[in-house]
Amino acid sequence: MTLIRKISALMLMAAFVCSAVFAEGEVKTKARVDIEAPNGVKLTVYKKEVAPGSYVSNQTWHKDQELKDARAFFQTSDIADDKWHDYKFSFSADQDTKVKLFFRGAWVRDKETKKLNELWVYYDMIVAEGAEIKNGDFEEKDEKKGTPAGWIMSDKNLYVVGGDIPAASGKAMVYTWIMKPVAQTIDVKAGQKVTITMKIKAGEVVLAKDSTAK
Ligand SMILES: [Ca+2]
Repeated sequence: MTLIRKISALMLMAAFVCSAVFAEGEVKTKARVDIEAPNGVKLTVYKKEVAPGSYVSNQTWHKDQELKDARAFFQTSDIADDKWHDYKFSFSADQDTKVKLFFRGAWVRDKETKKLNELWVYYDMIVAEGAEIKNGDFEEKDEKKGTPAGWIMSDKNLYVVGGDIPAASGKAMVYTWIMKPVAQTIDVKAGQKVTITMKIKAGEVVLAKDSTAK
């Protein structure tokens, strides 16, 4: 057997072992925050300043360079227990701008159906350093809208107040997945490093293959 054939055989075995392990593993939830500035703005992320297993990056999958520059995201590793965990990420912009932050679950497709799994997560106690997040603990309610003041909710049912699961602070928090984000637009000054800290807790995982939703 030539060396190349030996290596190929080893790689095949490795791929087989990995896929077998993955197939048996339970899908865990993880959180994601999208960071979106208007085109023309360049965002810088601080890759080494996130917790091990988490990452922050520009959205390199876009074809358009302006979008790559103006968009970034933060993602956690698998959240395997039901405790509240502290996460943080930092970014800066090259000019005074408005940045929209979308708090949500991660984008993970079901291997069989190719549809998105619903990876739900809870958020509470979102704080910005170097900028201002309004009502980051979600305790202030906009009575007219029935949603947390200062927040853009893709669905008002994402607002959880006084439920069976305790919030990280007070009585209120939000519950999201990739298609149901909770967002807020913040003002960012040119060159100012902004650090977002937050508490995140795992919610339900609904695999697309098991989902009854159409
Ligand atoms: Ca709270």
